[in-house]
Amino acid sequence: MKGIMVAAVAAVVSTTLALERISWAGGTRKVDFDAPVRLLADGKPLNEVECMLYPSPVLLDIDSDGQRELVCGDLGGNLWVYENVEEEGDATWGPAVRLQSEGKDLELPNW
Ligand SMILES: [Ca+2]
Repeated sequence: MKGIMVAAVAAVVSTTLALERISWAGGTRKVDFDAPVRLLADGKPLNEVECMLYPSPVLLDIDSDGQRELVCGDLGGNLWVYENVEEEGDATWGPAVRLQSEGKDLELPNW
């Protein structure tokens, strides 16, 4: 498997994104990370408006439309959703919306 790119995996850390590139050379697994990129939502740095504590973003298709949303929880149990406003190509995240259940903001306290 010498020199074959096996996968490119998005690793989301805090409110930045870094691409993880995994390759194999001579039977040895090599992992490289691209420089982190600050995530933007609605044209502003993610979390500038929301003020989350220890945000933990993941990419999920929570509405089953085939396009993943950026879902971000925080230490206080708040959950925010950012829709991808692009039809094609790289994602551009729209404004933050609280994830709701039965018309109420969903909270999952972890204390
Ligand atoms: Ca979706």
